Amino acid sequence: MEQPITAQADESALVAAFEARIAAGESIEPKDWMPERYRKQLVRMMSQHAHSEVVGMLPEGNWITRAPSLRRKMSLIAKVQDEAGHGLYIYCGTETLGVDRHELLEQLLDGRAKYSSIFNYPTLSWADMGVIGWLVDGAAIVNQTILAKTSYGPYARAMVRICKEENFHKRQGYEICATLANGTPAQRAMLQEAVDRIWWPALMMFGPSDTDSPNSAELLKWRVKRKTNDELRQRFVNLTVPQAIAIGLTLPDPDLRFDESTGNWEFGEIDWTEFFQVIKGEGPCNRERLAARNQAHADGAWVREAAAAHAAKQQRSSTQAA
Ligand code: BYC
Repeated sequence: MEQPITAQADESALVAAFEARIAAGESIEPKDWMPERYRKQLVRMMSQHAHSEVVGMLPEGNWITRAPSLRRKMSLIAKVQDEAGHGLYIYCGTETLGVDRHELLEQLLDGRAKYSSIFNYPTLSWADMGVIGWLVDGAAIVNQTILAKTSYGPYARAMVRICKEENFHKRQGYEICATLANGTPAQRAMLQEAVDRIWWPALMMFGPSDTDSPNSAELLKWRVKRKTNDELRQRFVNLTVPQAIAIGLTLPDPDLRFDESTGNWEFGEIDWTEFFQVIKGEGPCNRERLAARNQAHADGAWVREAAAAHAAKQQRSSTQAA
């Protein structure tokens, strides 16, 4: 339905005032006026992010029982629990935009929602726990450090805390890698094999190239994103190549070379066909991850029922006391 002319004028004035606030570097808070598109874009991006944290627990959760020492087991458990916490912060942040997290969870469980492509790959050896911490959490930090300055206040604040925890995750991952790199020939081979498998999917975490990123223009205009997908990917490569060299690893890219003139590590072409297949639901583990998530949700039904019964009991006793 077309809006009457006065309503359109009012809306344009509101959008202009909103964009002026963003240009002045102000934070947008839940009760502030915002364009419906801004709200929708944030719900899309934040819910995908929350889902990624929750599904991201699965590949590493698979290795908790097989950690090689008590110390490794404790830090892996802590990391996986942290990811659950990150999911919760971001679901809470999404609720400030007027959506119910149950609705978002349903979209995840029935396969309608997206989550990060990286979690649709298998974790085949203990070395994957090191490489995920180093590369996957490392990529997440590059993305999320910039998101800590996003224009939506609750999302930005959640990112500050999450980045601190991700830093610990990255360090524990890199430490596993450094230990394996200094280990036996078999340990070094296991590590290199994991790097060869995970390197390209880690680069895909930053999303399609800028020329194929339909959401970027709007998100950059409203400072939800502060850097493009390709800019962040390049930053990640520049930070990571020296870390690989430091522990004697090679990266599986014959085109990787340092360009003195730009100060960038140039890298080869990403397999975008593979990326789009994975985000369409046809990656190596998409079905397995969704089945595991649905199973975990079903197994947790009694906890939700008990919590609801407890809350109802508390409510009854406080009503009676009043
Ligand atoms: N995987 O227009 P584009 C973690 C989708 S969890 C899947 O560039 P945008 C961790 C995209 O959604 C880290 N889908 O999108 C947890 C869009 O589809 P729709 C998760 C992807 O939003 C546990 C379409 O492709 N981090 O670190 O401008 C253990 C076109 O893309 C992906 C976040 O979620 C992908 N990789 O930019 C360890 C960060 N890339 O919705 C670690 C927050 C793109 O139009 N999100 N798509 O159907 C972002 O920063 C941005 O949303 C993205 C994509 C850079 C990911």
